[in-house]
Amino acid sequence: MYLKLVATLLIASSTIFSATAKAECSSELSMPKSNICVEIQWNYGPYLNQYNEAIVTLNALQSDQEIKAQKISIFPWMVMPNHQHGSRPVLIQKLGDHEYKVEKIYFMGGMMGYWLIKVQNLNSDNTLFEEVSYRVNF
Ligand SMILES: [Cu+2]
Repeated sequence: MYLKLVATLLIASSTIFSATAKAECSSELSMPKSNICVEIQWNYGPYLNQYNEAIVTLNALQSDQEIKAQKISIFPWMVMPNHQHGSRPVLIQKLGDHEYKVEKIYFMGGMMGYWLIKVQNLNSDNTLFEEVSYRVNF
């Protein structure tokens, strides 16, 4: 009787845990096809007209399933009223299996529009598998 109660509690708490984990990943940071939740931590910035640095970590959206990360591309992207454009090239260093240090992230200021960080998961032939656009607030 006691054991049965413990088992029930364990199942209940693991269900709550996975539901919470999913809810914590905002839609602008989740790639459901890839089972990825992107986490961006700024080491420096974000500031306009300066080189910024961030650590980008890919976590499993569903913790009991594998991350489908193929080729990961990370870059700043600006959306303006009539067109969109990138910035200077970034430097990406792989720190771990699903962890990247991104240096030289440059956001030009003085323009009408807003900056995004785009994280793309590419197929082996460089076509787009899935992407997220994270809005940068200064
Ligand atoms: Cu612009």
